[in-house]
Amino acid sequence: MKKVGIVMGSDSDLPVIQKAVKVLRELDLSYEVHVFSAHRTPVEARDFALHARDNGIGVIIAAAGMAAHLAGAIAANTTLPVIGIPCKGPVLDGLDALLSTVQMPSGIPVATVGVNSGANAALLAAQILAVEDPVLAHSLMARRAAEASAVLEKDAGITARAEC
Ligand code: RP5
Repeated sequence: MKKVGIVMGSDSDLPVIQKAVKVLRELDLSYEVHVFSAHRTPVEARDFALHARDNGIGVIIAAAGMAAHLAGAIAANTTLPVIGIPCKGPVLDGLDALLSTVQMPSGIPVATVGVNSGANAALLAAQILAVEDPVLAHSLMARRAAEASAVLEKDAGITARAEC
């Protein structure tokens, strides 16, 4: 099974990455985590992307805030699928990072999830790996079924809760 490669632009992005790692651990997936910045350590970020496939990585998650070029810079140096997580910064509620991550030029795609959406990034990474892995696909289906059950339980009790 291929690993998920996780990169964040700063260790201040760690709370978002922890949400992704939690999901990967629940799904029993292998991963490696790094701090590489498109701006502060561009050489290391590029080298990570260039060697990711040879290092057993099948999909990359890249999280960054503010002028968030990390996912795009990684995607420029690999044809592995890259999932971008825009991280909320001190201003603009993450809109700056969202637009910086999602608005890629034609030819270099980044699959961007919502602001701070570490869990969805991990689930999308798992779904990509599950294309060639029926056991993982089954785990993902079971997870969705459990989520649906939880919602239906809430539905069963919502009238009474609405009356309080
Ligand atoms: C980005 O700048 C990082 O991804 C982080 O979200 C933001 C702030 O970084 P620090 O100044 O907290 O290291 O490159």
